[in-house]
Amino acid sequence: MKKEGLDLYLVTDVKNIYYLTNWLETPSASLSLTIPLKDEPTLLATPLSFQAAKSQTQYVSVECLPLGENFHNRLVTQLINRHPKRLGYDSLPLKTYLQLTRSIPAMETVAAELIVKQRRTKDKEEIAYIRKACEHADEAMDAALEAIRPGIREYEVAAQAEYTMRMLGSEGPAFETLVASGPRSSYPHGVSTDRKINDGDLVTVDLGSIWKGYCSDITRTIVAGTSSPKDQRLIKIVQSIHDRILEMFQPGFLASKIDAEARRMLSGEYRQYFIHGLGHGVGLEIHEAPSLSQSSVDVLAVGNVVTDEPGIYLADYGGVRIEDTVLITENGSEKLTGHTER
Ligand SMILES: [Mn+2]
Repeated sequence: MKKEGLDLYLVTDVKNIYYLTNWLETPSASLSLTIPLKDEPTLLATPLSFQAAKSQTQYVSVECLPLGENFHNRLVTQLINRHPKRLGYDSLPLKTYLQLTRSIPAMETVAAELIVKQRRTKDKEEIAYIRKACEHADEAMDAALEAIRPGIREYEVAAQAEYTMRMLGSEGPAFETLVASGPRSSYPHGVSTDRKINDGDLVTVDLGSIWKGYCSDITRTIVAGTSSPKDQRLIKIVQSIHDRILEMFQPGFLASKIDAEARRMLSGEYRQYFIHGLGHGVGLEIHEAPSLSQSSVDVLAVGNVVTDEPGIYLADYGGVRIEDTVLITENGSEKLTGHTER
């Protein structure tokens, strides 16, 4: 805050609030943490979450917004009492932003991603949480792959995966479990539909679990029933890029160079069908910094957790993606998913 010249920092992102206070709330429009440069931070919560916040937070005083009182008015009063000259914030709903700047016109406001920056480097405790989420994901993936056979529907495969992770203690899926079969596997993002899987279909399963708020991310593509030489080749190509890139992961490496290397390896016919970045950071959010893409300026560092996920997507035909969650270590990297494969 000092470096950015801020005398007050306003946090409204629930993940950032959890990171700072150890209290995780479901997204709420009426939740804020104000951190003065000197003095104690204040968490403002609704009666719905006040008790939980009070018992679970550390390092902050918790104030309750009484029923019927307007959140924005209270926040404005809180800020005026602190009379900040320069207010930093992580992310604000437009409505909140307008209300604050109109009510306190003399106050300078600055978007400052102080916490997101800190969140890039995971400490021991965070790594342990991600490891656990990766264990859930591995077991869930095994269950999904075992369930895949001609005749089963995509959502049934997704249900098996999610049931498995929940029974292991997962707090839930890190994102909507993707089971995309046949031509649908050419959609890198999507959902699981009621489509019946056919013999010879490429099937992509992309899933993740949450543990203590932290996410995991894994993708596998297999063929249901009989596989064609073309599909076997596609899977082989993507697997070899995935494996080669994993070897490149080490602290000090420019993320954009790793993405470029993956694209270089896909030279020729398939390069144009690799339609997303090679990977992304994983933590409290399923997608966070650092980013492994062509335009990224990020450099890998010890304690980063990132994905390695090359893919090929052929419209109206099918797609292949293979993904693991990986920890950047002093000696290179450690794969956190993919440990239960036979
Ligand atoms: Mn991913």
